[in-house]
Amino acid sequence: MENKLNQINHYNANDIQILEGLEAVRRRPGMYVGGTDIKALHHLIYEVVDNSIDEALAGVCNRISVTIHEDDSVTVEDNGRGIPVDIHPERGISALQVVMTVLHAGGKFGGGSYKVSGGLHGVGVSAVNALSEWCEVTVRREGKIYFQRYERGIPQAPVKQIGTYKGEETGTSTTFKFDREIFKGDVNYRFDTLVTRFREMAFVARGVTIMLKDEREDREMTFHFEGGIASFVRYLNRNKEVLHEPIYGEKEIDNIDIEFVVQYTDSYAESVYTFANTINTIDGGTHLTGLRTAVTRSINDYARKVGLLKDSDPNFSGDDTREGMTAIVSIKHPDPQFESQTKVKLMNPEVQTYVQQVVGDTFSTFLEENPAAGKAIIQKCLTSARARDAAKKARDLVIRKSALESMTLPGKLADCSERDPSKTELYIVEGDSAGGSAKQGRDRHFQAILPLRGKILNTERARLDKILDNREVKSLISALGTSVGDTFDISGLRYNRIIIMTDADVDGAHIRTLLLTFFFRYMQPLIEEGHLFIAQPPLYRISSRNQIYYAYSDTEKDELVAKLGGMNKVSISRYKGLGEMNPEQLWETTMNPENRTLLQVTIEDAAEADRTFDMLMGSQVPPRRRFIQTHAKEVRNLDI
Ligand code: 0RA
Repeated sequence: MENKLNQINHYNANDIQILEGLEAVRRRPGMYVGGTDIKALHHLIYEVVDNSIDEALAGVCNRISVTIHEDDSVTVEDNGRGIPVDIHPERGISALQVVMTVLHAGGKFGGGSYKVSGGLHGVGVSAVNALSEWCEVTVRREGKIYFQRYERGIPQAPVKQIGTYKGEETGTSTTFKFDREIFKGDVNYRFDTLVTRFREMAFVARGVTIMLKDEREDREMTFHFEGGIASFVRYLNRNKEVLHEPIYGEKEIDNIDIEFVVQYTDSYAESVYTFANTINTIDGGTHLTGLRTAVTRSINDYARKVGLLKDSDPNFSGDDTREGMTAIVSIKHPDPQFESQTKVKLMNPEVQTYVQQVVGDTFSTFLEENPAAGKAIIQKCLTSARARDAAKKARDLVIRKSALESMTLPGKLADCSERDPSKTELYIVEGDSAGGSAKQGRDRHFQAILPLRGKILNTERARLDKILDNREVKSLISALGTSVGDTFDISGLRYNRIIIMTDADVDGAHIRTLLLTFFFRYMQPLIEEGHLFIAQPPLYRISSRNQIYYAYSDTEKDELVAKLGGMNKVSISRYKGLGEMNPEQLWETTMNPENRTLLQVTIEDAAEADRTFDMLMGSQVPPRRRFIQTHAKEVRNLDI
């Protein structure tokens, strides 16, 4: 009797504290889950799953399932130890209730039995509970099944035993329905967003099975990767041409688990993922610095040793060794230090030393033992270094030139009279004759024309670093006014729209690819900020009864002919090039903002051009075959 009274007293005292805590979360969700938008909504699921992942990292859980139900509630179930349910000595209530209702109690509760802990914002499941219209937890522990229900964080009854079970399997099942009073508007979970996150988690927490089921649309996906991050790198490179097998290393130093994998491809991008206790540290940190330093150092040492870098050559820079590198570094630390609450950057200084040591040893040994791979990696770095060097020279030249000639614009540029760059357009036109038509046809108030001599670019067929040295490209750079590469500065941009206008034939496609590749590699922000376009000249000119019509595709032509041809004579001519159009026609069909269609170039378009460029310009592998193979591979979510 006395015992029971005691419990009630404690409960009341705690009650007030708990209510205040939960209320704080509901009043300022931003402080706890980063807001009330769709991103924060997904954080609710991650927060719960992170607790299950903690169990997996502790080696006591290998299965996690996440189910989105038709009413938008979500169940996260694991086969971990189960949240303890015994009475918490200080608070006099079930530990389960403490975990679910007291901020910061979650994973850390229980005397730091964890080696590591993920917990995204460290606030634990109680914040999720507070932001849920309702939440129910079922725990299986020591043969008994326990249950508690909450509404807007408030327990509806004490934790209750609701049954027993046979067998060994303990675990926790949490179902919550996010509160539409908090998450307003038409927000909901996105299957694909969750897929990406859980795939990543399954790679990093090797051997754990994560199941995702969406009952709203009857979709399901399961992730399990025995290969861990080595599988991750294969997955990331699935559509790329790899230069060697993944280089993998793992070591525990000073109670910190370090795991990394590196694989070079023939692409230009760097693709690096870093994790600390399975949290994707998108801003990197000391683990990333350690990895990069070690890779650059190992490559330089090896290149000198085998004579691919001569005494007179400078070392490869970090930028040189980064191009084409796909890498993952994942550490598990008992006491991770993050730059901020949102945990996107790892700060522990010792991690840099340890990662550098593990990566350096493994990478150097790999290069020694795999000379063919070593040579391929170094060739790749040499190409990157050369391109960077050429870009710098081109840039210096542009800068020097503009300093000397006080910003003289290239002679071939027909500039516009408008001086406000937000109102102007630059047409990059293939060939001098089309350039002539465009100059006459344009609205010279806001449209500028820069003719490029197609032949030069096309016949040169050189590497991009050569192309940067090309006279035509140099005039393009100075016309744009932004500089290139590292010193690119969008504030110098002299035109709001840059429009590539080429013939609709093979040569035109080549020049377009080349220009897109150039913009992709040296002026990326220009694409990202939506300044780059492709003009759409018509393919056919159709005349009937003294009227002229234009068709921009074969389908359009067929439709027009069918419509007009019923009663009249129709004559069709196919435009072979822009030069065949007179200035008025070019204006009407392709340049007049009232009539024209422009295709805006996305970064994906440009990246695609970049890949095509490599293929067209040729490398050692037969390009056609490579191109087809690359595009034939399928995405799979099994170990690849
Ligand atoms: C506190 C202590 C222990 C486990 C947990 C919490 C725990 C929390 C969650 C949340 C979702 N699934 C979970 N599984 C476990 C350690 C318990 C022990 O030592 O037996």
